[in-house]
Amino acid sequence: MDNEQCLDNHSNTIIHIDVDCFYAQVEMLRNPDLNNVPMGVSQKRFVVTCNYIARSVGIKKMMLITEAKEKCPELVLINGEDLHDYRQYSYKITELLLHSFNLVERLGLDENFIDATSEVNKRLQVCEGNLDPVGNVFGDTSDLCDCGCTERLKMGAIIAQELRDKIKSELKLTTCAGIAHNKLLAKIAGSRHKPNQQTIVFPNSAVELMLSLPSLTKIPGLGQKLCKDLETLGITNLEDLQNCDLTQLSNLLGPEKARVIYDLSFGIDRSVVKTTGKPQSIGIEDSKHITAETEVTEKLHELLSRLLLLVAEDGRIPRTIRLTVRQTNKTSRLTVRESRQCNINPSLFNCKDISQLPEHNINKIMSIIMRLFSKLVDTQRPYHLSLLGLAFTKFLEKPNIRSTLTKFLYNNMEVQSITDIENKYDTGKNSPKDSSPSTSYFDNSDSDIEQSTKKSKMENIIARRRIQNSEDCESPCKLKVADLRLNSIEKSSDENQNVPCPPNADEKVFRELPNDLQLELWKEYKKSRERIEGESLIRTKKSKTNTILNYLVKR
Ligand code: TTP
Ligand code: MG
Repeated sequence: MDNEQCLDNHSNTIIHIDVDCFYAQVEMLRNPDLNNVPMGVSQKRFVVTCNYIARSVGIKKMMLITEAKEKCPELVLINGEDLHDYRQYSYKITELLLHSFNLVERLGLDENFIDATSEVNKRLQVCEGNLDPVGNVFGDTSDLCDCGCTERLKMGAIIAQELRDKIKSELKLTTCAGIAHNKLLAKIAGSRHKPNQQTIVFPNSAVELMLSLPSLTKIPGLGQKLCKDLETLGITNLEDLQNCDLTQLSNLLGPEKARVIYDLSFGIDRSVVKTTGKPQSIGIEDSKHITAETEVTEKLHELLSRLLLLVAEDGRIPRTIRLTVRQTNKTSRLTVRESRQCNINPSLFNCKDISQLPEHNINKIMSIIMRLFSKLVDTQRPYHLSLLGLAFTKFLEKPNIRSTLTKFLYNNMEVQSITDIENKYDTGKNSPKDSSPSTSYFDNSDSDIEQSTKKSKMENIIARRRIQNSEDCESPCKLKVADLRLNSIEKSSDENQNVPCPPNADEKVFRELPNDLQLELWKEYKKSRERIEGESLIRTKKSKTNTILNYLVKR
């Protein structure tokens, strides 16, 4: 069945994987001495998580440090405010899962849903005999459904075990898994037996599993606020929700939301596993109290440096920068959180390692940030900030011009279209104020704020080709081409003329390309010819598909 139609007819097999005491495990990997002592990870005044030794003496997630220390004076606390290593592990886990499955959805840092439906069906086609359930089974198994879901979920459990073993052997992390025919049940099932275990829930036990939840807030997706709203209808527990008047619920929440929540109470969840992909924004915030401009620049500079590290790890090039401030009005005591963003010239990140940007580029980015700041905060009057945040959004994939340009042109990568960027473009109506704050970062040049969204010649060529050939569904989107231009090599005046067209390339298209790209193609052609001549080897199939030259070769 299609992933889009995740109906509650038990066709799908979903696996939910959650890392055991995630931050604590990462800390224990860093320092194995912590393996055999009660330890917790702290952030501000809280123990955000702790290992299972600490849990055995009553320490709980999100316990106040004071309370935890009272309960267990020998508790070792590690500061976990720097999320860097946790993030690294988090992405490694998702990446590992993506090696085996296309449909992997991240939830927070340590949870992933996997839609294993097609793999399960494939394996079952060649599987003979009954399968034994691997791991725990929730509920009664005497009256199982005969639609085929029993065998599918058992196969799902075999796959879950394989994935958990792989995470353990490659990343040294233990995990829990839940296996069910939908995401809701898989997530709840996984939490039944912890740590380092897995649990299947068959559809006949769905309602029992839901009723085993201690409160409404434990239903994934129902926050405190929604539960408070439900209380106004007298719905305070799961049975209340199952027996509620759907019309009243619809009046309160709207018909769609009401139906979703009502169904959840019976273990019915039609949501599908969506591949998360890379994050749409990478941001960082600090909730320090600030009242002076020097502190603002200092803090933003610090945030920018930390943010560049994260962006460097991500590997993409940001297109937009967003500044967030939270300020309190002294008189009204009202706290307002506001953001402003603008496009940023990607060439500012033209550096092998974004975390090592030259000072000059950093200063340019800072000047853009300070300009955004002056739009958000009236710097001529006293102000009181309680939070500053920076984020990069709308990323471009960083092309490796030698080997992945074709891929870059063809792949349907997750990049924002220029149209989207235009809509949020932030230099039109809201031009910067004339009065510049007294900061060295502040200059009035707009050169690094990207102005032009006009179609490039190349974009037009591609667009034309696209229209001409309706089958050309692989044509690159505008932005990919624009990026291609930005990242292609600088041209010299000599190189502008008469770049030979490689044989077999479509000369008409070749001639319409920018010179720098023509030159790159020619160089690549020459290189590959030299290689063939020198080594008298025939090009491998792989290198053939990877060359940019092939993009232009007539088909
Ligand atoms: P969880 O998966 O909820 O907790 P956990 O992995 O530590 O423990 P468990 O074995 O029960 O799965 O959260 C993942 C990480 O997120 C956790 O290690 C610490 C962090 N975290 C917070 O920062 N704030 C929170 O409120 C919670 C619950 C967790
Ligand atoms: Mg966890």
